[in-house]
Amino acid sequence: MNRLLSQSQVEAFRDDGLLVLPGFYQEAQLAPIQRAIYDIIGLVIDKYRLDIPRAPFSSANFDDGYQALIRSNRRYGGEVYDAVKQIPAFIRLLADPRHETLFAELRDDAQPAIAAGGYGIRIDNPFEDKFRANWHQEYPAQLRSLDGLVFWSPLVPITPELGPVVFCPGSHREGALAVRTSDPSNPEKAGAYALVLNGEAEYTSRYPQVAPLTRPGDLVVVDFLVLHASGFNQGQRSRWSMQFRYFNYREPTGRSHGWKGSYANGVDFRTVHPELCVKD
Ligand SMILES: O=C(O)CCC(=O)C(=O)O
Ligand SMILES: [Fe+2]
Repeated sequence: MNRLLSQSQVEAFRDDGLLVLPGFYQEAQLAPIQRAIYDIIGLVIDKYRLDIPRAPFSSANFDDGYQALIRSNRRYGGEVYDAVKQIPAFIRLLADPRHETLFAELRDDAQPAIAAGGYGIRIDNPFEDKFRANWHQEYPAQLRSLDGLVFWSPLVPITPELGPVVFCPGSHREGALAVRTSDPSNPEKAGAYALVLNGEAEYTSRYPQVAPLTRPGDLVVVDFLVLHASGFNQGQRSRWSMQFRYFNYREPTGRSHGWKGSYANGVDFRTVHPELCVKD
């Protein structure tokens, strides 16, 4: 097997629960995804007969017209969001065999799996709060197995204005942390978005925070137990990013609950892990 990681990268991931791999994906893997997004935005614009002029496609402006589309009606953005995770080139990238290789290099004796319902393309719109992720570990939101990896990769260059994701390196060592299942300060948030880490301020203050400024093609590998949160987009453009999630069939907790999925699969986390839920 051709190795993808050096020994020092494997060790950095063990220590931090986080690893940035610049230029992991090729332009030829990303361009068809960006082209399809451009076309889907066009189909929605045409469907609602909106008068939104668009520049011809390029990788740098694949979302041209999207800000005007959601200004016209925010629900049109929801149609695009649901559609883009079904782009064949995106699903091909989800199943890139190099994801299994990475898993095998980062975890001894793993049998990697793709988390159904655990992949998608986030569109974090400027000055929008409803779909921002609070501080969280991936496990309660996804389940499947305690041992899992998020593969996070941007489709636009990430700048400080776009609100990069913030991570607490080393926080995976806390193990699975308890959550509250409703967020009284954000009543509009639902499902996984409503989970609040119990003792959030205490846990996040124990660790440094990093917010990598990545570019299209770069990959951020995230341990399912590392604390992280969405930044706040104060830019002019939506922050488009891809998420692929893999888990490990061999991990005992996941195996014992039958590799159940969480909210995106209609499962209430409280029924699987009552001991990790704090009563409100
Ligand atoms: O992109 C974001 O804002 C959050 C990403 C995240 O929480 C994840 O990929 O698991
Ligand atoms: Fe996450």
